[in-house]
Amino acid sequence: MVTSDMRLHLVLGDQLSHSLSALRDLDAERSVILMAEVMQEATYVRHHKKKIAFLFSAMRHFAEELRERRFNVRYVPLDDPANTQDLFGEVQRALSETGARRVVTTECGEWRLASEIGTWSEALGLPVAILPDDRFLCSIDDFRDWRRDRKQLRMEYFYREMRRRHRVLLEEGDLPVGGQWNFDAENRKPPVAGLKGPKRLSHPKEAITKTVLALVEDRFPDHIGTLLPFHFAVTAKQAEAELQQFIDEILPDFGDYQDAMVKGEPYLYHSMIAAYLNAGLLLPLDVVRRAEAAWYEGRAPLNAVEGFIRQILGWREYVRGVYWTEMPDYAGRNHLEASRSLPQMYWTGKTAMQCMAAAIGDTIEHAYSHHIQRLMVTGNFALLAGIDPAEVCEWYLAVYADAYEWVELPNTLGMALYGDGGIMASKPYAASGKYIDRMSNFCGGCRYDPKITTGPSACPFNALYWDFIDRNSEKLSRNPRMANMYATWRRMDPFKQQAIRQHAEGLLNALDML
Ligand code: DLZ
Ligand code: SF4
Repeated sequence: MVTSDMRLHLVLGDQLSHSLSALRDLDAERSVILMAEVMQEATYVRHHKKKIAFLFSAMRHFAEELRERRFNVRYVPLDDPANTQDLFGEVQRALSETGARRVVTTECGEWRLASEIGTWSEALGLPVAILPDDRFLCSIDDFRDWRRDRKQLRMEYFYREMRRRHRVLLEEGDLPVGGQWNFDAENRKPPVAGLKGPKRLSHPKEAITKTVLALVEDRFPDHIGTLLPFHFAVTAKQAEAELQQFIDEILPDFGDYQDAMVKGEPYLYHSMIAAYLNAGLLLPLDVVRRAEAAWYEGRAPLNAVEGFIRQILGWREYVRGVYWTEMPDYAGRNHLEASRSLPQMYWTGKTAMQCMAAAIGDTIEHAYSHHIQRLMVTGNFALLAGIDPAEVCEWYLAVYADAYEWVELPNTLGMALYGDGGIMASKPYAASGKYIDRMSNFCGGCRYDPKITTGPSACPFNALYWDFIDRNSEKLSRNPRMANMYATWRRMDPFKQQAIRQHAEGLLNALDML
């Protein structure tokens, strides 16, 4: 029955949680839930094929679950001939076909779309209620309050406050269990020979996923990435099974080998739940409580549990707070004035540098590479080579199944590229080949040598590292955390300095040949 108090509940592709604020006040008679697959969202950057398939399949499964709960769901597939291919068009069409007179939605994750949705009420001449996304553990207003009088933001202090606010790993008197807040110093072990992560779950592909895989192959043939094999969880239940496997079998080793990199081991002991958390299939507080319980029950050591919880309760919330309190101009920042184009190897994985080939190869194959490869290999290379942050950010946003701008932008522009001049990181995460050699087994099989700085077999990271230091001295040399690097550079023999500059220039002029 079409009545004038019908309302439309819009659920976006990364809002797949039954507890979503826009789904709280549902009325079986008067609510229509709208979900739409649209080219606008699938192509604002050219997302990895696996990312699109994961999201479309998860959206379709979520719609099925809502129908099983007897709600009225209007689901518009990408290949529906009437699909206008943008969200506003689909909201307009749904309003006119259902007779709904108001729209309810949950605040969206990206500035781009949030600012568009902000104009809808006026454009439609109808109320559009935008409810807070309380799946996050710190609201934007609370983050704004937290940062108000701080000259320097530090995640560590935010994280401690979140531990207290949500009473996580706390003893009496609000003190941290184990006597310290942060066990990061214990989480930096290099890989031992033969280090291998456990076999991960793969989920049976039923009709919905098979249809979506065919659709994505057909409609997005020129997007990056291999589509098959496809292992992603596409329901909350499947995501839950992966979380359970992580807590039971993997978390105990997560701490020690958090920063290790191993050829042929894209996952090692990482949780791989970011894509599920960011799409709403898992909820952060639930994940935190499950990890916390593993420590209390003696199933995982504190350095692992604390390190994992810090990522979710601390870092993830902090990054979102920085994004929403710094946008919109944050996206355009370029503190180091980096302007080179992104080398082709980022799209093809074709390079003799084994560390880059592995990180990019994992990315192309899985729409995933783990944190330290993103930061210290592909991110570090882009930082040292002075690649334009906007191009690097677009790449990260497109290629990772877990990437939405709220999480990708501060991590890439701020943390990896120092493009925000020190909000996300107190110094650039610049490192030479020595770091990669220590933390990985890539260099043994590489045509370059991490111990050599100039000449044809020198590891490109080495000369680029010193050249980066030299090139950016005006902006970085007064940073006390960079003092050692600058002292070493200044002490270096001027002939050696000159040879490094020359070698770096050759590399920078031929990035596509490496
Ligand atoms: C990422 C994505 C993709 C690929 N496709 C859709 C879609 O077709 N429909 C939709 O509602 N959402 C999609 N999304 C997720 C949105 O881009 C995401 O909700 C916004 O970027 C806000 O975070
Ligand atoms: Fe990477 Fe350099 Fe090691 Fe090669 S030698 S794998 S380029 S760090």
